[in-house]
Amino acid sequence: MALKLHGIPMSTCTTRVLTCLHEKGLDFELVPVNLFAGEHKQPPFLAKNPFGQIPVLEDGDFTLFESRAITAYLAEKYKETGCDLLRHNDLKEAALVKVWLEVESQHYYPAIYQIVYQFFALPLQGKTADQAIIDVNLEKLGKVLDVYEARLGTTKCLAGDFYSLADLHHLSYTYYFMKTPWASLINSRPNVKAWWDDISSRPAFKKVAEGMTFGEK
Ligand code: GS8
Repeated sequence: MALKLHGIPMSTCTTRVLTCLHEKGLDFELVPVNLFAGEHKQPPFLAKNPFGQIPVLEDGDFTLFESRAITAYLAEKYKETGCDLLRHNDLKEAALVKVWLEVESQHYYPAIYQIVYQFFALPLQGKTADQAIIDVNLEKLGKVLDVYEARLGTTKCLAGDFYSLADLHHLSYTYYFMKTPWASLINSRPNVKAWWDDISSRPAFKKVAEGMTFGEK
């Protein structure tokens, strides 16, 4: 039975999984969820994810939520297909992928999420962005990017000289961040910029980015 992904093409967490599906060249069905109508808070969807959030993956009768857990499942299940995103054949490389997966979720995401949320999501809901929150998080993101700049001066990608799930997890939020007035945080760091140009030009992500219209102002 084909994989089913419940979500929408402009959602960052959905696109994280979509990129992984395309990277692996897998057949899947994208099942749209009407967030504006509150479909994700209704019992049929809550039965798939009790937190009422997209995305959700259905693989036959197996259901998963949390985008990072979904990509890890796909990368594991389809390790022989397409790019090996978890470096199964090398214990140390695999461990480094896990390190940079953690860095994304614990350091990078908390800061970049706030900026993207304030700049794009709040105005869409008719609310005003809080510049103080943006400023605090720009500073935090800058410090994280200083670490990335040093790291990417020694390796082509985050976990080593290979593309991995750790890089993939950065794509969705960074793509929207690059449409904000603060893209210079990436562009002014040559190693980070080269890495960003490299990972964002992969065919799998370019396909997904076509649907990422959230940042169109
Ligand atoms: C976050 C899911 C999430 O925030 C994950 O899957 O990675 N940690 C989870 N989903 C958002 C859309 S993100 O583009 C969502 O469903 N928002 C609607 C809501 O929370 O009501």
